[in-house]
Amino acid sequence: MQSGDSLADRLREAAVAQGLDGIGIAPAVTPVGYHRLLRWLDQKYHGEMSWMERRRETAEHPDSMLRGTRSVIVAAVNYYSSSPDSSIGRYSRYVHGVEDYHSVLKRRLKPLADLIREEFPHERTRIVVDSAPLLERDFAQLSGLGWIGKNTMLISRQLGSWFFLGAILTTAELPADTEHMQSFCGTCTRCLDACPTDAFPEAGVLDARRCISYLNIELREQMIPADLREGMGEWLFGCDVCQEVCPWNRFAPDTQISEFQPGETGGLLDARQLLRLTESEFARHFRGTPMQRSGVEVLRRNAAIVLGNLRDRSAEGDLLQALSDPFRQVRMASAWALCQLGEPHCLNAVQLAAEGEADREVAADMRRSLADASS
Ligand code: B12
Ligand code: SF4
Ligand code: SF4
Repeated sequence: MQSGDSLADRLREAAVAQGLDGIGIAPAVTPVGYHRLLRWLDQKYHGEMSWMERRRETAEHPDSMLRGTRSVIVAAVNYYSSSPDSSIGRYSRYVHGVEDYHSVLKRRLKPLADLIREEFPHERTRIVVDSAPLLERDFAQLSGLGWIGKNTMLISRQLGSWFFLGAILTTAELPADTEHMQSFCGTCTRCLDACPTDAFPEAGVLDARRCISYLNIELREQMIPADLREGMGEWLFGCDVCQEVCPWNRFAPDTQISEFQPGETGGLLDARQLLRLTESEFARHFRGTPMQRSGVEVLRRNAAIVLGNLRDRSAEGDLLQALSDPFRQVRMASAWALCQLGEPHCLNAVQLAAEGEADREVAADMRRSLADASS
């Protein structure tokens, strides 16, 4: 049997072989950020992400995910790619690749988990990426991978912040790395100043209800609040502004992971193509990507908002047609976008659509868009 120390060395070697950009080992404890999470939930900053409420109890200790957890191995995996974005509208860099990061990270973390069980056959392991109630950034900081910046991202001096986190929980006791105690944000406030929707009530705290990444990915049942639509700018899916302005990302290296590199066809539909997307095209095009979870209605709604923000006159015909779309959020978003175009015949078409609209909420939203356009 190996000692904990030499196993830690072998885990690092395996991490390099798997293309991981760094790993750190943290003890299984109640993270200091747990009390911040409770305050965050009390403030309702999670919005419609009701699943976050369940983290009140489960995020307190990794034991809730694997009984008897003693160590947490956290991995950072760079996804940055300097590949071009879509020609109309923008996608967050984390979806530029060809495969969903959850499956990629799980696959690449498995050999490390196997290694632990080989060395300690009586111990257990569990791989978690994103969806488990582990406060990943807190454990990443505890394991020495970096610090939590004012934009709430985990930042590493070597990698910047364009990386995913994944973790292996284990009942084996491994020697912990030193916590990253120091913040290197200094007096900088670029991320706080640049956020288009003013989503940071204070440094290090994000009101998700205002974050574009929440509005265009997580907010699925509800329409995007009218006062935040303009701030969404060109973002079709996710938002990278608070990372793009961060000086620690100036020298970010391109990812070495082939699954995070763009496919041969580029694959990123522009906003006009997205607005016209049918359900079968959606199923074919987005299978296995992080966008699959959002569904076709949300993507088409986002496309209409972006076309409105870009005042894209070439999309007028598609937007007019979408006023009678089967999806209610697409009807509301298209009406709003046509009001941004501001052409009299567009406003007339929205007026007629509102009069003929059977869904009261949709009709009211259309009328509000018209009123805003004429004020
Ligand atoms: C819910 C969620 C979101 C929500 C809410 C984000 C948020 N900031 O809370 C939304 C949908 C908005 C979102 C957006 C994004 N997300 Co997200 N998200 C998560 C998820 C599932 C949970 C995060 C959470 O618990 N939030 C609740 C708050 C309270 O926790 P927190 O932000 O982690 O905050 C801690 C610290 O900020 C700290 N803290 C709070 N106040 C203060 C004050 C000071 C002074 C200090 C030092 C610390 C501190 O304590 C908090 C509690 O531990 C995690 C995965 C996971 N299981 O952790 C991914 C995760 C955080 N997301 C990730 C990514 C990549 C993104 C996006 C970049 C995607 C995109 N481009 O669109 C954006 C970035 C937006 C941003 N600036 O955070 C990565 C981040 C990797 C990294 N390098 O940090 C994660 C870890 C997923 C992963 N497995 O890789 N996300
Ligand atoms: S991801 Fe965009 S909207 Fe969200 S906090 Fe960062 S800059 Fe603001
Ligand atoms: S932009 Fe500045 S304040 Fe914001 S996370 Fe980066 S270094 Fe910190």
